[in-house]
Amino acid sequence: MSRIFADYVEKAKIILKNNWTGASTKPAPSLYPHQWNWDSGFVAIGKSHYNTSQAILEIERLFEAQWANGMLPQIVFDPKALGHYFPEPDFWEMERSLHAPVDKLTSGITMPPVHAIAVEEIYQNARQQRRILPFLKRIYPKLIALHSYLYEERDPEKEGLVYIRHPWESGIDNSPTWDIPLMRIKIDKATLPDYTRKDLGHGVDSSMRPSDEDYDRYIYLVDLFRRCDYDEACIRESCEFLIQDPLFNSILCRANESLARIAEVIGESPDLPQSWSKKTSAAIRKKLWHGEHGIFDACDLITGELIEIDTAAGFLPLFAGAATREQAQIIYERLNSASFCGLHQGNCFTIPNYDTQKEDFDRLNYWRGPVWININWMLANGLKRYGYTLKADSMRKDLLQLPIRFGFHEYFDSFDGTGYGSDNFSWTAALFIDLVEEFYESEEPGFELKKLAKSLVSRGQVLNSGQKKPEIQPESLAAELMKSIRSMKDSYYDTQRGLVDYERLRQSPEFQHYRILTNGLKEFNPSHLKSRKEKLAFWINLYNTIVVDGIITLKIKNSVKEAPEFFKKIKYQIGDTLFSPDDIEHGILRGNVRPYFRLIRQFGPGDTRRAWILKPVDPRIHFALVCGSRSCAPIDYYDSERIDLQLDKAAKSFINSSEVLILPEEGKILISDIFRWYEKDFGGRGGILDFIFNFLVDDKAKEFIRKERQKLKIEYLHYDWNLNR
Ligand code: 9WN
Repeated sequence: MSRIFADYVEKAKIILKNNWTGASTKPAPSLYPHQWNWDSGFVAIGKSHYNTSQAILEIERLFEAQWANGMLPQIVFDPKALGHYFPEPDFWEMERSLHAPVDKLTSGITMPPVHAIAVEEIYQNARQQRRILPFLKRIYPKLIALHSYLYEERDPEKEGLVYIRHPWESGIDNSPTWDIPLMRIKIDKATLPDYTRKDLGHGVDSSMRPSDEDYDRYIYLVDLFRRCDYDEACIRESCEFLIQDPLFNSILCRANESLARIAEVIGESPDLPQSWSKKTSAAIRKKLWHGEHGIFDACDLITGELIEIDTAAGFLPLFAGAATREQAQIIYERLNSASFCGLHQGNCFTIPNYDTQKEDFDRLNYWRGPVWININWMLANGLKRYGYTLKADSMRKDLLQLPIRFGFHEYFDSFDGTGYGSDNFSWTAALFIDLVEEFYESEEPGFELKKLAKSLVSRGQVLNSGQKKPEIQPESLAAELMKSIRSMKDSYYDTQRGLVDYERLRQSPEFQHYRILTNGLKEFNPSHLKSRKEKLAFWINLYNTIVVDGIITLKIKNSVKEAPEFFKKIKYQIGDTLFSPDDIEHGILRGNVRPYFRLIRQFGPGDTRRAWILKPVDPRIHFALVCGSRSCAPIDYYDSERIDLQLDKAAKSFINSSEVLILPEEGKILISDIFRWYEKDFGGRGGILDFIFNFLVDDKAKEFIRKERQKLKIEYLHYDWNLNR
């Protein structure tokens, strides 16, 4: 774990320690004094990184209260903490149910089933996975019982979609999606049981909580369930709130995937969870897709219609991999628009729970506007799953900076970041720990692969040593090469997502043609390049494609680190001399400076390559040179005609990504190692601050840099070398 986040991770751990009751974690110190269903799943994910036994206990304690029919209750009450929340066991009267446990106090509804996902994380993150097997074997049948309950009792038509029967079951209690079905319920105050809310107070403004009208209906539904003695058939017949929710079903679908993998680990058949996952995923994309709105919506089983209210829950099928690629692309347009805070919009934190452009968007109110860490954690994972890494990264940036800057709150203002709801909130702390871990997680390549790569490049490898020459004049080679790079970009680079499809590219005619052209570089003289712009575009594009060529040739799987000294050892012969990516970068594009890790300049005295040095240095090149890693620039093709605009775009993209975290409240900024390595190119500390200032889109962040430039502390974020596959 990086030391740069160490203090904040420590804070997060203290929150979890203080909310730990001895066998489980309460979601918040006073507002939620018992154990909550999906909160415990998120807490276990965070704890899996540093306290496996507590993560296991968290899950096991919850499942000890599982009902005999498989239902996992929304709340397991702590008998010692009764009297501070409503409704508590005296109101739920769960003893009326045939299925409720006799030795536990619980509510009579459930919540989104994140638990299999948490269990898989516990296993994955454990230092000694073997020691987790007994837990996996104990918990597996309970997870199966939970999912079976959902498919048997909540999916009467066997569609593969389960319904929720109370807004609290959704976890997003007062989402605008529930307004129409809830308000359809006519409340007769004379027959509604007496009750007093206890959620107001606790330092939380009542305007941020659900309304009294909502609460009347929440209570009406609880009363209905107890009058049915919690019999599911009776509830189904009389309940006016039966909804197939995309969030609940996506989590179930994703949890089935985890369950199938857990089954394999413990030698059980994965068939059942796999078939559930397939069925639910197909049903989500068919039944819950709102083609016109370009998002998934909930289906109201009373009317049989989709509820045409679009919230962040409608993006969750990405988390489950349930959306088709086309649906994902359409969703992405919506998710990445001003409605939900677009990439580099600058005046918002992504992703608010509700469409900011709607009249009833409410930036302060609970699930009707603010940013929630758990939803965004799932969405960032979903976006990554579909390859939208830039957006996933910008979400990660917000998920890291919101708790650091505004405290570990329950939810946050999507415009100014203010933390609302309870402070010291458990899942915010837990998922923060997970995000920091993910930020720095680096894949260690296998030993064999390392050895192979090492032998390939130990003496350096010239990639354009082929004999087949292109049939063109040397002076036209540069233009042809650029054309060829461009055609590879059009078909195999996803510039929106910053990815290269290496497998398809390797076998493509475009790549074969490019390799033949590179053979022609041996007769090429860089003096054919005329203007500075032409030179800049040529060398940047060549750098970017020699890296891609090297990754393909050396069969690199996960990280360029698999090939020691990759950037030094792969080479193209140009004229009579050899050029590695390092030569192009430090020698040509950086004006032949001394790389920060070396004592001498890239090209020594008398080196003929000095003739091609480009001066002055344009520091924007650092955001255009793709090094096959997450922290580097998204790959693109640079066109000499438009190169100025393109370099601006690349710099803007980087400066507003998670590589630059501005923390005014802490009086510091956390920035990529790139700035440390190339400090000189930016003109020292002052130059770095000017550069960042010029490309930042967030006015408040700019103001902070302008005002505090003398005093502010700069810390550097580690570099990520994983491949942009
Ligand atoms: C009702 C505990 C829970 C979360 C929910 C969140 C809120 C409860 C409440 O707090 O709901 O379950 O009283 O408002 O909406 O997601 O699990 O943190």
